[in-house]
Amino acid sequence: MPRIELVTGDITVQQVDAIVNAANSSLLGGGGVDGAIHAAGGPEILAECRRLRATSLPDGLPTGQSVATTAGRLHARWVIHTVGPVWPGDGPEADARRALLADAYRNSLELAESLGAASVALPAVSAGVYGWPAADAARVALSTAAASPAPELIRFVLFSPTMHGVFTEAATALGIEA
Ligand code: AR6
Repeated sequence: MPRIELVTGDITVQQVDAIVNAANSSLLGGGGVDGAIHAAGGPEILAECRRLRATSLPDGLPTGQSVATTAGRLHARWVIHTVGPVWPGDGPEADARRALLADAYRNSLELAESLGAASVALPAVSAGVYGWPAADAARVALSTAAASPAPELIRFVLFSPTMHGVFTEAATALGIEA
């Protein structure tokens, strides 16, 4: 059973084996946590993303999928890039996209385990530019992590005390020790 931690802070300074990036399908960078990871990790990460686009992922990384690269100058060994769904607004589409958000977490955790990572740090995927409501994003993140057999340490790194509070409340409501 993994240990789930909730911390407030910057994901780029976490001392873990793998850091998950909330990327976009192009894998060629962006703002938010994606921009921060590329800026802190240096150009090696983008170079490897470009190689992936030129070889195995010519059409980009589909929503809900994950792929690993070097972590460049970061303390971590790997960056695991995933693509969360854009919030579609309340309505019938929300359930289908919610499943894709869970896929993004599940595939990232499975990839971390297959790489041999014992610890992984994750941001609140889709809860920024992609507009996912924070409480719902927290429920999906935490329930997916709690159902995952590995890695040993799953640390959600929340960028603001407000988001940390949202995750803490969701964990309590779901009966997840974090
Ligand atoms: N450490 C931890 N969390 C962070 C950091 C950081 N350094 N910086 C931002 N966050 P977002 P998305 C939080 O927008 O919604 C990019 O341009 C942020 O406050 O980074 O999945 C990509 O290229 C929020 O809670 O990702 C895509 O185009 C959470 O990380 C698009 O944004 C996610 O916000 C993806 O949008």
